[in-house]
Amino acid sequence: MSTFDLESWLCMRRAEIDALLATRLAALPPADDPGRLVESMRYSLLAPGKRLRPLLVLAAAEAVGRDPDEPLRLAAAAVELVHCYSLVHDDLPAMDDDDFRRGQPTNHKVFGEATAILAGDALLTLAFQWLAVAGTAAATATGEPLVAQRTLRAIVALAKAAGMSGMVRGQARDLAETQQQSLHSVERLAAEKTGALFRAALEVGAALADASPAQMEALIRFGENYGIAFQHADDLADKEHVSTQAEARQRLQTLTQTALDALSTFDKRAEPLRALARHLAAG
Ligand code: GRG
Repeated sequence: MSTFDLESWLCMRRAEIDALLATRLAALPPADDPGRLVESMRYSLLAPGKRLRPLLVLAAAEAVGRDPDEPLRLAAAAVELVHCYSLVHDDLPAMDDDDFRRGQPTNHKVFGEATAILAGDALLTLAFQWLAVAGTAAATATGEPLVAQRTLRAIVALAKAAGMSGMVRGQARDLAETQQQSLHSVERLAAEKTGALFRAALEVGAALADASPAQMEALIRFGENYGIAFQHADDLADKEHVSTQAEARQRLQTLTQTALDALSTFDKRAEPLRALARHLAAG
């Protein structure tokens, strides 16, 4: 029986990520903030989110025995930036046209559409800056020659997840598909819109923590299954896709088990990942 305390772990890691986000974005020049761009970025980024994707970056690194340090936390924060951009753009009138996000009015409701678009663009590009800076800092600190190669892998993983084969593709599919969906098409969409970034979170953490090829493959498998399971859990909570709810409930359990099975060769340092998966399946 595991004695791992998920609540304490979440509390500690979330506090680290929140502190980094607040200080790094404050470090940008708010005194000269044309169009309230930085203010609107901070408004969405520092609103209370669960920070699940950056937590998964850190948990993946821990699973392969790397204690999260500042470069890893910065890489984790970069994944949160991509997530936050997608929320800001997804809420726009041309997309989902939502009024509330993270317990407050959506970005465009407060700052206007043009600023919300620019804030999203700036969050997305800043993510790649932070990831590259994280790699540079790690290379300087350790002097390891392969850090640059591992950082490039992380950058490619994040770019793929964000772009035309991941989230943007999923969003385009979502906007194009208006009919009642089968479970298969619900999961294909979830893999692109949601799963791609979860997969990337695991890959970024694993790459920067120098995972072996076998560990990398296992962690990616965890991320893919966890990501689709997360979307089922979210849809079930929101009572989405009513006609396939019973199947979705079953799939949530199966996908979570597949994610847990992917970690079978990992030791107790993968407990944060295991606990996150079990927590998701418990609802
Ligand atoms: C490229 C514009 C664009 C969008 C990509 C990911 C996405 C598609 C849109 C985001 C909106 C959305 C509702 C996606 C489904 C995934 C999901 C449930 C997001 C919310 O994630 P949480 O619950 O949010 O982790 P917090 O606020 O806790 O971070």
